[in-house]
Amino acid sequence: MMKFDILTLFPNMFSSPFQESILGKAIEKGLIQIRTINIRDFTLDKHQVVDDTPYGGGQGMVMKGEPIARAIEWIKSQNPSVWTIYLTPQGKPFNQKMAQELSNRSHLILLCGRYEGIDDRVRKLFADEEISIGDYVLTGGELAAMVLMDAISRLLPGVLGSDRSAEEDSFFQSLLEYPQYTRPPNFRGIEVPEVLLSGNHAAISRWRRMEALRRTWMRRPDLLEKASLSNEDRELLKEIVEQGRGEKIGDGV
Ligand code: 4F9
Repeated sequence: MMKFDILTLFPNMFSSPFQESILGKAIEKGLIQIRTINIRDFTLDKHQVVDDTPYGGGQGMVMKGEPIARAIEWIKSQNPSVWTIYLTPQGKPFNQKMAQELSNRSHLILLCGRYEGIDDRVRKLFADEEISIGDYVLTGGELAAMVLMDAISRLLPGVLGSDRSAEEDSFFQSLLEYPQYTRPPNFRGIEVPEVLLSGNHAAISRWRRMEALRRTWMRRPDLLEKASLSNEDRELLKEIVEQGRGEKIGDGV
C-alpha cells in the first residue's frame, strides 16, 4: 500500500483524475491512498495568508515557509519516515527508473508550489528530493505531482492486470515500444504484418524486438546508448542500420 500526501493550495484539482479507470480501482482496492492537504489550513493568522512579496523585489509572490513547514511537521508526527518530494523545474528530470525506486517507498509527500515558488529555506529544510517532469513551466506543481503518482502507482503489485509481465517490461526497458495492431487484418488498405498472424511465438518475439529497436534507432537514438543490448540485439540493429534510417515520423513508421 502506497500513501500519497499532496500538499497544495488547490486540493480540488485532485478530485476527479484519480476516480477514473485504473487508479480509481487501485484506490477502491486499497492499493493506494491519496490524501490532499490544503497548505492554507496550516496558517496561523486570521486571514490565512500563504504568500508574500519576494525579498529584493521583483515579479509575483512567493509561498511563505511557515504554513508549509507546519503541514509537513504534522504529517511527520504521524509517520517520521515519510519521504518529501518538491515538484520544481529545478529538480532532477523524472524517468522510469526514479518511478521504480519511488514505488518501493510506502509514504510520499508531494509538495506543490504556486506563484514564483516557495521560500528557499523551507525547501532546504524539508525537501528530501526535488523532481522536474520536463523543461517547461507549469502554473504550479500539481500536474507534475499527478504525473508522478500515475507513473508510480501503475508499478505497484495488483494495480495493473496480472497479464503485464515485469520481465517483459525490463526486457524492453529504455527502448521505445513495438507497434501494436488489432482487428481488422486490413485497415484502410494497410495489412497487419503477417508474422503477427502466424502463431509462431519465437518469430513474433524477434519481430517485436526488431521493431522496438528500429523505432528507438529512428526516433530516439539517444536511448540506445544507455540500453543494455544483447548480442542478438546488436545483430538486429546492424540489419536496421543497413536498411537505413529511411522514413521520418509521419511517413508511416
Ligand atoms: C514542476 C514544472 C515540475 C516541471 C512547478 C511551475 C514544474 C512546475 N516539472 N512549474 N511550478
